[in-house]
Amino acid sequence: MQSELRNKMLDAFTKAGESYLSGQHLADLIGCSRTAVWKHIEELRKDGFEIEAVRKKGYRIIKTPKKMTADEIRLGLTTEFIGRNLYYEESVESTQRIAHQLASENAPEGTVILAEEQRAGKGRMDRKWHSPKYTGVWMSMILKPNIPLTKAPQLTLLTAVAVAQAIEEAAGLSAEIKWPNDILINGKKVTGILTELQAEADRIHSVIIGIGINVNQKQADFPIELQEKASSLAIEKGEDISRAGLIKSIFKHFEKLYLLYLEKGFFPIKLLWEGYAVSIGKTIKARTLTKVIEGKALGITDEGVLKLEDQTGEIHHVYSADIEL
Ligand code: BT5
Repeated sequence: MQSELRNKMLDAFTKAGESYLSGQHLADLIGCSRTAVWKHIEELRKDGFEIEAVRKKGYRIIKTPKKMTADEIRLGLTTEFIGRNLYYEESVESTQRIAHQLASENAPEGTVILAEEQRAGKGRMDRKWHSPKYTGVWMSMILKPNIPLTKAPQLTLLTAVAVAQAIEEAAGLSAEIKWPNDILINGKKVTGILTELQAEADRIHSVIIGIGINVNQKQADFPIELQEKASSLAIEKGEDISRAGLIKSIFKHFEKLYLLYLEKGFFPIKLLWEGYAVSIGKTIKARTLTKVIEGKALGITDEGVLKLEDQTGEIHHVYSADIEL
């Protein structure tokens, strides 16, 4: 949309205040066709405006975009290195992709890439991650831990604890962790974590941790296939949550846990993780790449691997899977 037309339209809405503006009236004011008006309205909606359309009355803006600024995140940030080097983008394919690029260009540890919208947000195994504009936290973090390759999945569990703590602090909601990478509230998924590596032989170059949090979506904002299983913090809380506040809280909790992990290993993280775990002690189904194992979740090992006891009493060690509760 040309900015001049958009400005004219916004001016018209400003003048109209609480009243409706008909398509024809808008078209006359702006000097374009009614179809063009409709197209511009759709553009505004895409950018986060909530516009009510009532037959025979016209349009009315009921909410402006809940845009966030990088300044809002920096102000009050208490971390030493997490989030200090911050990239804030309006719209990207995936923050993971940018993080990979920056990591290979030697971006410092703690670099974070945040986006208001992802056009091709991704989950594990090339699944899609729904990342609509101005409503969530879609970010990727670059880490350079000096740990063996096999320990990288522990960072997914550590991240889940940090996010659960931040959700408690910033939104006052109690979250549960579903091994390995989901955070649930009232049984619905509000967060997914994606851990990817840049490594050679047995040396980690960078770990890229992607975090997707549904913050201010309304139930109707989720596509049909997610309606039953996904939720947002705002839905659970009954009010909107400050995304900048949540992000700062994640940075703070993450840095604290990460430094503890580098110093003392996974054990203290495991104890915290257990406090949030939803599946332990329950009968679950674990879908791995090659098979489905049903059994009782006994807990995780000191390495972060899931222990599952099947009906015959055999104990399986599950490194990566989708869990059905
Ligand atoms: C995940 O994968 O849960 C990891 C999601 C990571 C997303 C972040 S956002 C920032 C960074 N940049 C990216 O491109 N990605 C990361 P997985 O366990 O495979 O779950 C994927 C499944 O969750 C999908 O197949 C859907 O069923 C469901 N899903 C998709 N979008 C969702 C959403 N917004 N909320 C809840 N569930 C969703």
